[in-house]
Amino acid sequence: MSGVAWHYVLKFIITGDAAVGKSSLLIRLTDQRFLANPDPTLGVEFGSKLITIPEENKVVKLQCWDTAGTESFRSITRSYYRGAAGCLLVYDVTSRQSFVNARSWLQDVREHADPHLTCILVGNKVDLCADEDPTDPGQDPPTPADAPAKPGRRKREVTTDEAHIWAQEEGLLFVETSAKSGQNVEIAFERATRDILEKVRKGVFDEDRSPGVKLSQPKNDGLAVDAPTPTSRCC
Ligand SMILES: Nc1nc2c(ncn2[C@@H]2O[C@H](COP(=O)(O)OP(=O)(O)OP(=O)(O)O)[C@@H](O)[C@H]2O)c(=O)[nH]1
Ligand SMILES: [Mg+2]
Repeated sequence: MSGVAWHYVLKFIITGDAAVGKSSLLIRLTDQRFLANPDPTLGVEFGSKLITIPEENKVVKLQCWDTAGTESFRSITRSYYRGAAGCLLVYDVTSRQSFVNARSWLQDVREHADPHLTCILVGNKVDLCADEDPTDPGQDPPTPADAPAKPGRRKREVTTDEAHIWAQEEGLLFVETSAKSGQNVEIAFERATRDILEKVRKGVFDEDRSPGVKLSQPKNDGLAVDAPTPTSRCC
């Protein structure tokens, strides 16, 4: 396969509670598919994807480190935060606890990652509550005991507004996604990438000293050539 060209390589980390869909978001991004029963991540997994930011006329290679949400891996996964330019902080919109716990994941990121890192708060699994009002945190209407359960549906426990407000307070970008349907998955990475490129333009990231942002070495037409990297398990 011939090489592909890119202008920037950006290191991303994906963090958040176990089972919120971090690996599913990465698989959706890199392979455009969804696994109903993926294995929990043990340590860290890696995936790579080229995206284009048309208005900047830039091709960006995202190098994504997908971390385990299980507590026992926390000290290992923290060591991957260093040098990241971007972070997807993921919670499950049907799990209030995963949203509450996002605070402590954010604290970890702030302690261990570059202070200039761009973080996007990602409320995943919106497909499970697609027919609900996203502003309504209330209870489901009572259903008769013999009513058939709606398969593949769960109640939203975090409203869009609440998450949006918290993201603004913390200086995070925000998006709601579904790794299952693919809704907004690329947009989440693109938004974060645009924000990082803006910071690069403003000189916030020093290309030599920020290992999460690498500029290509110009070759021929000003693009660097690099072989595509397959998704692979790390540890
Ligand atoms: N309905 C629905 N299910 C999802 C979505 N994303 C993930 N899941 C399911 O949620 C479960 C956990 O997904 P994972 O991607 O393994 O979660 P994770 O955050 O990587 O979990 P750890 O690796 O243990 O930290 C799996 O059964 C997925 O199929 C989504 O957008 N919608
Ligand atoms: Mg995982």
